[in-house]
Amino acid sequence: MLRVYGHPLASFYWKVLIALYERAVPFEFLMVDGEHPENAQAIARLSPTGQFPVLVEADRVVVESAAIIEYLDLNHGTAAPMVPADRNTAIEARQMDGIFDDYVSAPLTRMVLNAIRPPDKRDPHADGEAQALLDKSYAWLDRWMTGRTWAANDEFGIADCSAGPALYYAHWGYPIPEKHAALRGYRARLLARPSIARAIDEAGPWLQYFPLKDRGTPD
Ligand SMILES: N[C@@H](CCC(=O)N[C@@H](CS)C(=O)NCC(=O)O)C(=O)O
Repeated sequence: MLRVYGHPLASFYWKVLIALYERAVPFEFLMVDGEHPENAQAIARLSPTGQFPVLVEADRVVVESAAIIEYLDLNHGTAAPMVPADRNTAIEARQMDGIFDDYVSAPLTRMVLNAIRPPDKRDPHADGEAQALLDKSYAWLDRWMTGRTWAANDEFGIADCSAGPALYYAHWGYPIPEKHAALRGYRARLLARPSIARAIDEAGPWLQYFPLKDRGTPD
């Protein structure tokens, strides 16, 4: 049985979880938290910096959410692959996956890490710099999503697996302006997608621990 290390609150775990649900792949979930030190020890050994998700199947270990999703495409499930098989078509899927990871999730993570520091250790520039990046990303993504249903190639795929958690948390921590109607509409479509709605639902008990929860609303 496929095993996946993660945490229900973690956006990069959601990214893989969404692909697992989209492709109806059974797996064993291994929680990485203080109550499961054996799992934290395992990923400290398996991933470069102890980050998750990590997939283990027999003696195969796959780290990095995008690589895990490509592994699932090739080895598990029968639904359409999250990364299109045609290499030229796959370029747009990988491009948009990277954009959500690097220009939405990354600045949001910077704000989260700043918020969980002791107050006297917070970086006074971090939030402003992260928000300036998000302003640019939101504006670019709003233009990109105008006239599109999904982020790449007119079909649900890896970029939407990345966008779901990225936009869910980013909008909650730093709301997308109302003028960006195409991006807000895309976020609403993502949240209504059964695989993503299920990931959010399962994270329910932990969502109260989102460090930016008082800066906006998740809806
Ligand atoms: N580039 C990695 C990012 C993984 C990542 O940032 N994981 C976070 C959870 S969403 C994590 O492990 N945080 C705990 C830590 O850094 O110790 C991927 O795509 O899988």
